[in-house]
Amino acid sequence: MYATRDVGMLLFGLIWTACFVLEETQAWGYKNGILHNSIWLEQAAGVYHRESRKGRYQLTYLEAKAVCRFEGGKLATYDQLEAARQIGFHVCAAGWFDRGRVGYPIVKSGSNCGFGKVGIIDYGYRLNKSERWDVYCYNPTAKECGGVLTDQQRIIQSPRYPEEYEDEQICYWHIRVRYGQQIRLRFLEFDVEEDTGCLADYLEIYDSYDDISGFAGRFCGDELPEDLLSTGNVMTLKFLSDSSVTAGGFQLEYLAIDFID
Ligand SMILES: [Ca+2]
Repeated sequence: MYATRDVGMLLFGLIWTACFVLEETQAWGYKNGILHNSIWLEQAAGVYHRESRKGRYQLTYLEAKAVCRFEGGKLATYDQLEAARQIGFHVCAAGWFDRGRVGYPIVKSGSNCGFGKVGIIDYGYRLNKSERWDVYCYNPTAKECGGVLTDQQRIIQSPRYPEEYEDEQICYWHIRVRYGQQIRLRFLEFDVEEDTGCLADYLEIYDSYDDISGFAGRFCGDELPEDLLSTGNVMTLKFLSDSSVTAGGFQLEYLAIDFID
């Protein structure tokens, strides 16, 4: 609940955010008619991005701090975010970081994210801590869930594997191999809560640098998905579990292969 005196500020924040979103609409993607995360990420240098389970841009400054604390971390500082960016941490979504500042790290310049710039896109210190954004946390000992993977070959597992995964997980793995290579995914084990349309828990795979374009499939249940081959040298995997019913989890292997004509 908001106190009456906060309503003005809230409205201001909403209008400001609405203007911002309209201005930025082209910068992010529409998927299924919804303005969708163009996030890909992960725990480089202990820094990671989180959004609310309710979706993009739902966290006040206080809530953002709580999200980081929940996983044993705290808000990332500007320097930590920049250090992560320098080793490839790229997320197209503005989030709170230390001392009430908002911004996001851009590695790859492009017209569709970060105004064509590379660096920390910095909105500065926000006077209104009720504004709603995502969050950047810092926790060098964070759980194994997601990451930026650049090895030529690697096993990817659901968190806690071979134990069952937990509720309310959000993991992104971004695989990036050498330019001119492709990525072959091979599933070894697969057991994710079965649900019509995979609306409960799922693994999504994108043949792309982010999770807007290149959708290659959403998987749940216990049937082993078929092998997948990327068209380029990047791929993004997203695993999400909801608030009830878990399952055995999954294990898959990726392999970088030289481009086949
Ligand atoms: Ca579930």
